[in-house]
Amino acid sequence: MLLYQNYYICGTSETNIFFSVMKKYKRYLVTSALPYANGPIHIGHLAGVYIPSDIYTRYLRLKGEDVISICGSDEHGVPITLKARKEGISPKQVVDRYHEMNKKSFEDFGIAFDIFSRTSNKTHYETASEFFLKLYNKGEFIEKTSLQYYDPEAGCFLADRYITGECPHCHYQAAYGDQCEKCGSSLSPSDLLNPKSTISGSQPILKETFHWYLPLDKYETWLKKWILEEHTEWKPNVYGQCKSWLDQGLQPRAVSRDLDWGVPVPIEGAKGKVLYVWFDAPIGYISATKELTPDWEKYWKDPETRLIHFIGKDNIVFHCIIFPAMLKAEGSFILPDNVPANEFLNLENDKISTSRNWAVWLPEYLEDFPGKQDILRYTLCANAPETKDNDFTWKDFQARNNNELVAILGNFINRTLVLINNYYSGIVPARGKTEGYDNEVLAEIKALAVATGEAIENFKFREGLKEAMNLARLGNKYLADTEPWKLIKTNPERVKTIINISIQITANLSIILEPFLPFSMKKLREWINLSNFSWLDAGKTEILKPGHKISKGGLLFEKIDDETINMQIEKLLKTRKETEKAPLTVASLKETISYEEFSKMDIRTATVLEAEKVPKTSKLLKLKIDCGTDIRTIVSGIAEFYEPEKLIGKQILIIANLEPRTIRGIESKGMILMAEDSKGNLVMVTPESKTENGSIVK
Ligand code: B3M
Ligand code: ZN
Repeated sequence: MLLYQNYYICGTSETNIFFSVMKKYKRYLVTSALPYANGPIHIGHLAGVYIPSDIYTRYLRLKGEDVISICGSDEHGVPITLKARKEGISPKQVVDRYHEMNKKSFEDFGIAFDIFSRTSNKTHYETASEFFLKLYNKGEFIEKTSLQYYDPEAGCFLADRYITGECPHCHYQAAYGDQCEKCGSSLSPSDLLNPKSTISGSQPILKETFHWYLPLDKYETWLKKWILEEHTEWKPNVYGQCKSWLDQGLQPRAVSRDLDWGVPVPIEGAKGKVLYVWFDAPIGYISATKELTPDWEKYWKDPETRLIHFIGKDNIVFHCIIFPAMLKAEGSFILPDNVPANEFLNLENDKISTSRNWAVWLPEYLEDFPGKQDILRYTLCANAPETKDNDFTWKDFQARNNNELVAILGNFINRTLVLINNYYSGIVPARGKTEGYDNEVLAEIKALAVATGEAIENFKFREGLKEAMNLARLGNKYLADTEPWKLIKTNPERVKTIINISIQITANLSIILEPFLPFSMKKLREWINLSNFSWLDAGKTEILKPGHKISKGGLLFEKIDDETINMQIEKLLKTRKETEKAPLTVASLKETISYEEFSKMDIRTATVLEAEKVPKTSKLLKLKIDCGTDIRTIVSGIAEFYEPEKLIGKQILIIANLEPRTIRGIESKGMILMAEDSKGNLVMVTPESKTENGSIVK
């Protein structure tokens, strides 16, 4: 590594032709998304945010860098108030419960935050209020009055997500105030037909209210330059999402809400108004740093600090656009240098969902696999959703453990420890003259250690883990190729060299795998009696000097049998059955209409002539229909339920006189009649026996 003015130029051997130029920073400030304190932590959280941030932080600490890792509970926001309402307890009781539970989960899994704070702390209220006031006094906000939905029964304004109603486009009955999940249209609550409050079920009314807005549009030009030109190194998924937001143009965003749970807006005349949760939560990183150290300003205000935000993909806009705009408006803070967001992790081919209890919760995992945190850490890193959504399956978990941790890593370490104990009573022998093959292996130790570090440095944690595991693979191959057990009688000098090299590989593993598998590597270092170590030792081939005493050791990992895995799979299947059995909530009856109103609808039989998917959509089919009077095109949101080929020739019912609509550039004339169950599954309504196309349904 060459120090070139203020930059490190990293690169290893001649084979590594890609040099990454990184600015040299004095210190690091690592933040991890503050989890909402309204539920336990699951594997999706770990894989998306906390394992990567922990690997990165541990690596930097091992290198001796000045680094602090910040996290805490996000304790505001509507979901928390709703949960409290549902359980008949106060929001404070909800957050107290989950804050403690989640703090413990992180500790249990070795996620080594320097502080796990919470946004209900006094310091946070003060910090968030000061931040708001500074922007307010600088005239950075605009104040606007608007009409918002209000629930007269519950006596509160309604967040978009808490209003449901009929989608004006596809007429799905349970669309949300911000989006229709059936046809995918973005909505605003006033678009909904028959809006209903999900809190009380009553019909909300529009009421005037005023809020403070951060004019993001003012920062658009600056953000475009800062991200699109100056941070082209950000991960493609992050950069792409930012670009798409910036291309659409930014609008002022309200930073306050009408709620009684949150940080009160700290100015006169703001009774009943609190800071929007996404305004106060990122400030939580600053408050937590303040609680951690009186030196907090050094971390937040000195440009020689490298600020990195670890988050999941649904938080990208808040961390890349809104929070930076807030920091810029405030004026005295540094900006994130990188935001390595991950995509989502699914579980057994299905989206992880708290409400459907489709998750592996950390407290439950530890009950079933006590002391086996590293297997989960390993699996979640090896299969991390770094560039695309990924799937966690119990079979893969078992295979990773049995075929990789046990068969490769554990096996190599065990063989080395057994050999050194058997031949040399646990004393590291001196290396004799090395041969060509030995020298290749020694060079490879260095190369793999460097490659692991570089991958971590570039947020490629999967790759880093793979490189580190390649060192264990190398160790196994070296032992298998040199066969010291055959040479011990005939060439004992040669065996000393082989065992010395094997133990250097072991020592290197205990360092370069430390960020990934902290529990097992701690155990291993105890066995090999390595107490003083740093990342700077990684790649060295004399970490354990001749004469160094190591202990007997044992097995680092053990096989997981099919029965254990099947139990986990069955547990999930049971969950699925239970949620499916949940009482059906059949949609309530609509208001009465007259026969005259009914007869305005022209419902007819028709036959599907052609059917195809609408490109770049997952839900839409384009159908050519013979409806007796004419042949026409209808676009229908049924692609999830019907394959186009299976529809051809099918006789169906349509509303023939519905006003035509253009969907994805295709004119759709009419609508296909479907029956929808309480879970949103659709089936076609068809005539009981074949009849003439165009027959009137009455
Ligand atoms: N509370 C996490 C989430 O969206 C959200 C992160 C806040 S980070 C400042 O699940
Ligand atoms: Zn819709």
